[in-house]
Amino acid sequence: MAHGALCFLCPGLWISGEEIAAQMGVSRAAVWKQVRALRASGYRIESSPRRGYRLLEADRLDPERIRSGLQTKFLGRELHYFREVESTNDVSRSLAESCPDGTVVLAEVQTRGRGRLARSWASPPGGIWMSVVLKPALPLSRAYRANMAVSLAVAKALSRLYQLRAAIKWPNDILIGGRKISGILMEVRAELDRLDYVIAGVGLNVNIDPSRFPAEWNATSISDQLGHDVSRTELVQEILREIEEAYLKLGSEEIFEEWRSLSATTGRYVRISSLEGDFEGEAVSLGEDGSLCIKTENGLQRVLAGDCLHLRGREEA
Ligand code: BT5
Repeated sequence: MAHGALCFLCPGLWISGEEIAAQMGVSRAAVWKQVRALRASGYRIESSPRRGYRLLEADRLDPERIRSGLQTKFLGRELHYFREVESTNDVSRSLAESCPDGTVVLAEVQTRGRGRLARSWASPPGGIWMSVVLKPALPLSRAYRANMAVSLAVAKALSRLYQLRAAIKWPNDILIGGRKISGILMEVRAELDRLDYVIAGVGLNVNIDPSRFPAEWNATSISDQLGHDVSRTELVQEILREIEEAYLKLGSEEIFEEWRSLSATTGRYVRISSLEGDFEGEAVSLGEDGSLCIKTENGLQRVLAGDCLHLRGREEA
């Protein structure tokens, strides 16, 4: 309800408070309260006593423009765009059984964005909150390959479009200068060892001021790095192109090598919490199965999945 007025705000066009109030059947004061709530959650809304309200979205994600400039064969050809959803991964799950391989779900805002292990993911306006449904011909035991391909694709898009040096923190965060710009949430459905589908959820801070996030997240965004906003439409197109390129060679050695070469984790001292236990030590290598190998006091330890905290770099230790 707090976002009800949003339905009447059209990017770039003025609409009077009176008209919104009449359409919603509420008072003008109630409209003003909603506009305040929308501003607090990151929407840029201009107001003028004579003309009313205008949504300032210099860069609204435009699904038609995304489709028309898409340089992919199949990825994103079916694209579902929403102004607001709880989570694009959840929407994707409801479509996944029957939708084509490479279907994309994209939202301007998520109200219940999810991270791994039931953590939440902040998804205000200005980011890319997107899920891709993939149906690779791989056994479940190789599903981690899709994770590699998507992380790699996001990192490559940032470097190709903006010359940003993105690195991949194991298992699937994208960092710039040690700060988190993107997180990836993979969800898999399989029967026995047969993979039905993978949902790759990509959260990327684009035109967002990271000072709105708690400092301990150590977050950054593209606009924070470059000092200006960028076109999210162009960026979505480029990420989808890179995902398709990586997806088409999913089983190849090349994907693993490229993913490994962008690692921000190897060579660092890390603290891992995982099902295999908690360890501290030097991250020495990555395995083709997506695992991380850590040199601990008690010898080498390999972990397939878990949380990783970067401690000091090797040279500083
Ligand atoms: C992730 O989880 O990094 C995966 C995030 C995936 C989000 C996408 S958006 C589209 C799709 N739909 C969804 O509902 N999710 C996916 P994790 O490694 O658990 O990191 C979560 C932690 O990152 C939080 O506990 C915060 O500390 C931090 N965090 C939350 N929002 C952030 C943001 N926007 N930018 C940087 N850090 C954030």
